[in-house]
Amino acid sequence: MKRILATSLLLATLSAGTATAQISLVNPVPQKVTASGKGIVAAPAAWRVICDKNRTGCIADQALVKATTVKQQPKAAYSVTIGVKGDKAVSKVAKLIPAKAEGYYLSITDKGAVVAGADEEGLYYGVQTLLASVAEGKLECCTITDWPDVPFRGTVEGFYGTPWSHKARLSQIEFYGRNKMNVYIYGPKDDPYHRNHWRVPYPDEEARRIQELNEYAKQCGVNFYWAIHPGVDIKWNDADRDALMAKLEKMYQLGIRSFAVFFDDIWGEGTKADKQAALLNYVDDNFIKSHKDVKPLIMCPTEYNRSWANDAGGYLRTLGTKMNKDIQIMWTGNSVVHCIDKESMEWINQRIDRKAYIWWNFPVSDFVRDHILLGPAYGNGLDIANDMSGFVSNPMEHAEASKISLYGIADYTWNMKAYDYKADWEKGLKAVLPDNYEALRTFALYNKDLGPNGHGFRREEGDELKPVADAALSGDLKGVQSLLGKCYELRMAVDVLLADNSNPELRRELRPWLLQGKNVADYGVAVCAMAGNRKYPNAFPSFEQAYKQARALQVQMYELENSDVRHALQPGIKVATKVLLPTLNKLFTLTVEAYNKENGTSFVSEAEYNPYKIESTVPQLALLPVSVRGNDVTVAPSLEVIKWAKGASFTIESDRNVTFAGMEFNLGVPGVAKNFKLELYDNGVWKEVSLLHYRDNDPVIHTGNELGGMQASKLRITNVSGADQEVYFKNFKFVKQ
Ligand code: LOG
Repeated sequence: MKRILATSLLLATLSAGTATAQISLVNPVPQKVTASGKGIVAAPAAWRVICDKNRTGCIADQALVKATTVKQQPKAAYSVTIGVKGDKAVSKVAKLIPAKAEGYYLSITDKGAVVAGADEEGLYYGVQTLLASVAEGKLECCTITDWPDVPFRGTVEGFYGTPWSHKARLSQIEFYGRNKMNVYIYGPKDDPYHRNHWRVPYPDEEARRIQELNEYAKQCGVNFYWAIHPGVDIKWNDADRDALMAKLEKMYQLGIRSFAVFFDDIWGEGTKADKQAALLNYVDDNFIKSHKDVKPLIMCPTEYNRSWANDAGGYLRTLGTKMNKDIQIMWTGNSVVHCIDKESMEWINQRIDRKAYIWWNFPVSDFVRDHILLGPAYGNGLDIANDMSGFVSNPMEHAEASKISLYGIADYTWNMKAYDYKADWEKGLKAVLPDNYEALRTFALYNKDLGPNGHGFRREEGDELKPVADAALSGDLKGVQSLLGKCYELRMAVDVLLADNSNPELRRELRPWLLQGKNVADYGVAVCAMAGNRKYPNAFPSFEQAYKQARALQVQMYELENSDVRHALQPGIKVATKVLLPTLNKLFTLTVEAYNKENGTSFVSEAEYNPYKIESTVPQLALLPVSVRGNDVTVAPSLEVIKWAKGASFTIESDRNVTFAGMEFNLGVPGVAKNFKLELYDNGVWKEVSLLHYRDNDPVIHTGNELGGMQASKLRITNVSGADQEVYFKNFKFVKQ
């Protein structure tokens, strides 16, 4: 004990003035921090916990037991007193506890700490703050009063594609607890027991896993919401109502105490507001309220964003007036993927007559699977905390990588006014990969934007690079050198991350983009050498050598994009698409053109290589990426309902003639083949190819036998039904010979 005190005094003297505040390690940024006492001192090697008897074993106490930074020892000099308002242990500070749900008061001195929660959750969060602040072996003497701005904060696993693994979910839940998020809504679109087979109970093994997630969530102060998605084929009759109730009851028996019902991305019968409201009122009255320990029901409406809301149709107002007020209604903003501001909150809240529960579609990447989104979470209003009942993020299927922006969402929803997304991003990167934070930061700089996409949602990327890019493109050799430096930096970061063993799961997720990042960096080095050679031939490889390498890397980038390095369903691998790669491509073209002009040569100056292009008068299809695996050419699926206007068409063009072996596509609706016409373009003429379904109830559309062996450079599909069609675009593929 003596030794600990001696060290702490020594450190206190040494660190004065130079030490960084320990509270800066805490996420989210606390509401109020007051420095006090001795400033920064050494953290104790061990501490003892003092609390009322009935508090022993609460989640906050368990968090202290599990902590690895400081051990618990019954005789340690340093005391940590924990309690909830009303507990004897914290009676002295009772008045200082904020009267806010999940709030806490925390005092840290060199002798001991007191953590007093407004409730058990608040106590748990106070302990998280204490644990984060001692993470680097020091202790900052201060008092903190803290509470969340938004009552429900967290994520909705609500994306299409490969659902998170069990392990990834456990790791997410732990991360949420640590960063004071209290909601995890389980609703992966591709879990059959959530959506397509919603009536069917989980098999034992899956049920056991859900149970384990739920139990673990409780320990981390997280509410595990289980969501069901019955709208695809629900009938508004007693049988289906009972099937829904039975499934919910089954989940209750597994231990689930928080529920959600989703009606997004459907059409037809399931979309009726009055029916949805009646069903959910029934569930609310006969299930949610009849169990005293269940959280308020959450629903995701069909018109879940303003651009899809048909105000005259009155869908939202019907929910607003008819649906029980304690049912929370989700909302993605002015469109499917959009930042949220005051005006948009007011618009929706008026209609649903309650505070909307925000479903923020970021960093979800299921509609741009060729990108990985490692940028900060920014763009939402800082003045809307009181306008919402909850705020959850829909993340990427890449769970670890999503933590960078989720760290920011935790911070934003807890303490909105203080949210500084740039500072938060730096902290988040450190939290996700402390050992190789600089490398992750460098790589993340080139993986923020989504590229052109059907939702029109873009992110800042590469602004810091623009002066360098402009200088390089204007022919300034210093600019070229700086650009070269950036490429080396990227290359180094990629190599470090490819060998990082501190977070293998993150490395696995990032791998396709890391390998592409390496190509981009190498390409940059080659292009800068080409440009450098024009001014200082002796300092760089010959123009021809560098040119050959740059061309080879263009091909490698394309080949990697179509290789098995990709994750399932990933159409390509895009890195640095906003500023760096376009700059390198421009520099390549300018340099080759200048060289050709001077030397009378005819080196190819075109930088981008992709043999397939899409054109479409259906806007939702126009930006879908085309990719190749062997002889299969596929168009990435779209996830939403496609409004395919009458006469509108969809064309794929190849830069050369293709010999067809087969083709099929799936618009998600049985029997629609007759509404569409397929034509192939060869030698200046369009030739029709028949379309058919093999079975009446099968949505897959096949082509007639005449397709085999046909040659064409374009194929076109047109809505010839004479009416607008609502379909999906689930998959599309043709096979070359
Ligand atoms: C889906 C969601 C998907 C997201 C982004 C909602 C409410 N539903 O367009 O599952 O991950 O957009 O693609 C959605 O956002 N549909």
